Amino acid sequence: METAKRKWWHDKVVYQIYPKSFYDTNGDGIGDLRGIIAKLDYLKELGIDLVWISPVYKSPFVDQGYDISDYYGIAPEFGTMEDFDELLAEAKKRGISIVMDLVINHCSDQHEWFQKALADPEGKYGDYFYFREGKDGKAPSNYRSYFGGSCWEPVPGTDKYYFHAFAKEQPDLNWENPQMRQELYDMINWWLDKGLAGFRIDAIINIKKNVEFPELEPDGPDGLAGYHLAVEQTSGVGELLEDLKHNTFEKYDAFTVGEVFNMHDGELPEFIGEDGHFSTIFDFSAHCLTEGERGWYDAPELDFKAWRKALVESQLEVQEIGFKANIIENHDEPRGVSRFLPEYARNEAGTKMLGTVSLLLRGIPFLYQGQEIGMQNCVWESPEEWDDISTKDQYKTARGAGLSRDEALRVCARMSRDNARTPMQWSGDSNAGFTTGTPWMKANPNCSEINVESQQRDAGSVLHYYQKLIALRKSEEYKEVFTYGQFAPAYGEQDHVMAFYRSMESSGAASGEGTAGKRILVAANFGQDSIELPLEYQVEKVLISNLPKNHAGERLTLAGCGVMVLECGEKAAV
Ligand code: TEU
Ligand code: CA
Repeated sequence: METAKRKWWHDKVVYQIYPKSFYDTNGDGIGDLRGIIAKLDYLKELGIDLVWISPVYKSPFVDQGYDISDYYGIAPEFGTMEDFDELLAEAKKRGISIVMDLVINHCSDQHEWFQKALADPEGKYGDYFYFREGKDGKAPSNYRSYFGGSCWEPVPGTDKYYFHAFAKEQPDLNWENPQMRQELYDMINWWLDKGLAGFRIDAIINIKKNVEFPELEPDGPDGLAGYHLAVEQTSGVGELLEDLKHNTFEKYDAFTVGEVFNMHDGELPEFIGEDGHFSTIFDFSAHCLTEGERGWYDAPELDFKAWRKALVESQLEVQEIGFKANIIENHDEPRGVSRFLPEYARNEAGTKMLGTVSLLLRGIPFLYQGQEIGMQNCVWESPEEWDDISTKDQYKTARGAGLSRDEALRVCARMSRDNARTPMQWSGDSNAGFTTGTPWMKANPNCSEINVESQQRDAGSVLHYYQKLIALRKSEEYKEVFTYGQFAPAYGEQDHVMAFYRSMESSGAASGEGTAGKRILVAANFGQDSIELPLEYQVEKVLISNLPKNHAGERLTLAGCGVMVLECGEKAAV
């Protein structure tokens, strides 16, 4: 893999913005495009190359913009197309490129296509969606949508239903229809012509349907089967993804990151190999460990060893094939600090440790807004505080399974998507400095302790640490090894240690050109107590360390929640 063809995006660091919660410039309580423009210098200073912005298209916001009613329009809540063009231009001035969210498995029920389809299901637009007749007065099949309830919604006044994998306001587009596909491709190319660097591609595995919609074995008391089970049994998505790529991204050398769950075994090369469907896909292997029986409200506790194993196995597999996009959190997930760190580690040291591991793995690092200051899950006082459609569904499911109001509140609070959607914490002021008005979603009360303003003043802060970490990853000297260096796990027999080498063979040494070989050790102690480890190699240099008590000499001493990144020299004498 080290010698494989190099792509322009291999060494980039990406930052995800959830625009509604990022920064509000006009006091309406909703983040906006001008808010992103205002913070570009902040992102530049952090070291960001690419910014992925969650959907900003026109939308009724049933699922926070993942229900698009006009693919060519900017939601007025966020601003105008002029604002968007200005954002592109201002970002470019700072060497930052923009990646948009591409939501093409479904659109909004308010989209013109769907409105026309409803008016005339037999007409041209009817075939842009999946309309089917019911069976024996019931839905065409027993699938449960991702947000709860049937995947089939009856069309009033007819014997027909339409299909939706997510909310009923998000009808699925019929990818078997070439005319529909062409309309999407034209739209994608129109955006790429504006100068986007690429797209993050939403829920894309769902586009391929078994159009017979066979009945499945129920997996819950509602008699329905989760739609992901149908996805797992469906093949042929690859052909559609190749068609998409050839007609759009490929012509622009665009960067594409797929949101892919439920891939079949052995398909990774087709997805992200040299000529794969996408540049990269997210590595969700650690996130999938907390899937529950009935969704995510009943998520099991995270086990450190299982987490380590999942990451290590994923890294070992992917390095023979391509690059994955590494995240600890995104807009659908609780905060990484609250999820992947034990309670005693949810502090500055632990936060830096988790960030170091995530950013120095092999792959494309993605940061989610607020991660760089160590934002944490919110304290939720009542289910009424939640806005998210999925959280509301899981709360209902939990109550239905017999949990009391308080129990259901507690379990859903742990995994709610709204943990990631509270306003970005710019300062300790009221509403976290996010808005001068009333925020659409409450700010996390801990903004008085965790915020950008105070961390900018403190040289030892999480924010400054992230800046240093990104600068290290991108430095002339170490860029090569952190981008292309092999991953090898280390100290796997130690109970609380997550450690790995990144190493690069020297190349072209004979001709006097090429690069010198390098070996880096990243070692993190997720335990509470200090540990001492033998060192396999002599220590050339400490590249970064999160605690003064960490020490690397003859042996490696890591304080509880300590992490060190070391450049290795010759093999140590034993
Ligand atoms: O998510 C797709 C998805 O399958 C999971 O995120 C999951 O179903 C969800 O988190 C359940 O809680 C994407 C977007 O990231 C998400 O925000 C959208 O709601 C969804 O697609 C529909 O567009
Ligand atoms: Ca606003």
